[in-house]
Amino acid sequence: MNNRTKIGITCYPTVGGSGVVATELAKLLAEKGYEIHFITSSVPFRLKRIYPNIFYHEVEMNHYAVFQYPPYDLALANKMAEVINREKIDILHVHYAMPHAICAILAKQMVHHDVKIVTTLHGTDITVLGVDPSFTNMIRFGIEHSDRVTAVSHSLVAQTKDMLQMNKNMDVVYNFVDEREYKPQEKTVLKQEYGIEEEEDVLIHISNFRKVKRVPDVIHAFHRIVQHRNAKLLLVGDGPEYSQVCQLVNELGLRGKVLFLGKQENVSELLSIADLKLLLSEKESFGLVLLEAMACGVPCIGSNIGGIPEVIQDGETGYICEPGDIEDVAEKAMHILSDSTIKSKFSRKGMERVSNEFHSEHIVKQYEQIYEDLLDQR
Ligand code: GMT
Repeated sequence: MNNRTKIGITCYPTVGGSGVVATELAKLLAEKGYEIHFITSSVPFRLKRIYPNIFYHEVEMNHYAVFQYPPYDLALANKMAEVINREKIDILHVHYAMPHAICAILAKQMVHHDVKIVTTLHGTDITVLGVDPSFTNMIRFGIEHSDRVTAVSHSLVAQTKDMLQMNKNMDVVYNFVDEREYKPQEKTVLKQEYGIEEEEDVLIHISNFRKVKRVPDVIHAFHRIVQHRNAKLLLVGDGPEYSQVCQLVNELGLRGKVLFLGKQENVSELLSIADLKLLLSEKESFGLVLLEAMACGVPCIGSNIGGIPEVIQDGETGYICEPGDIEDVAEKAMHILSDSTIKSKFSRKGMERVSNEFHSEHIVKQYEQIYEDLLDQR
């Protein structure tokens, strides 16, 4: 494929797995010689350094008093059209149907250049917004009028087809991590710095503390675990349920055992001191944080919903539990923590799985093939 192919990318640029995946993809494509144009409300947070072939076009908003609600989506569509025309964008790859795919379709109608639209579904636009009747038609429209649609798990494809009653072809392209960053790292210093004893178990939960993440279940499971084991729980992230979780930790007498770390940048370093990762969500189309953990050699326990069973292999790289079954989570956690043979087997198999099934090279190639197929149609 012509390495000067120009890819426009729109995503939510602030914290969140979809923005991470979109930005990591952009970086790897740029390293392969593609020209990347971000069209977003701010610079994606993972774009930490300057790449000569990654450009950023900010969606600017004018706050006219006459608008009760500033029309961000229209400003985005307008910016997309402007960038497509000026830069002669070949592919506009949008992450999330709502509103990005709809904006892309509008932009395409405004330009005089044959741009192709690829939409990647990440989950919440289907599992949360898709069930809101005021959005369903709009989301279906965005998906139907995209030139190609990808989703991050088989489960998400099935849910999308089912919820939106549609039969559009969707490719599953799994998420990936940058293996250069997500790998086991030197453990000792950080553990000491947090005042964690060498023999203590370290459990970790990373999320945006939304209700769907069921963080209280993580606390209740940990409460059961510390009755039997010397352990600490690292809570990484921030969000709407944060205060409620703090209160629960106090009520259960777990202060001092639970470390609230807030939002963190070098997650791979934190993961490297962890013995077990818990993700007990009630909705999760993929669970990128699980992949990050597995890449760092951390066994995982996740709930039996959405794409989680496509990431964790039950009994091989961790365990799968029914959502809300705290007793089972605690039992399985103690099984892993108390048996070093199981723990290292899960750790090794997890790393192998990331490398065999979710390797960035393999995943980026799948996106490149989609772009190539579309450009061949022009
Ligand atoms: O989980 C969130 O609340 C954030 C959301 C996002 O926009 O990043 O995550 C979704 O996309 C991630 C990347 O594909 C997936 O790993 C998450 O599972 C998915 N979240 C949900 O489905 C709830």
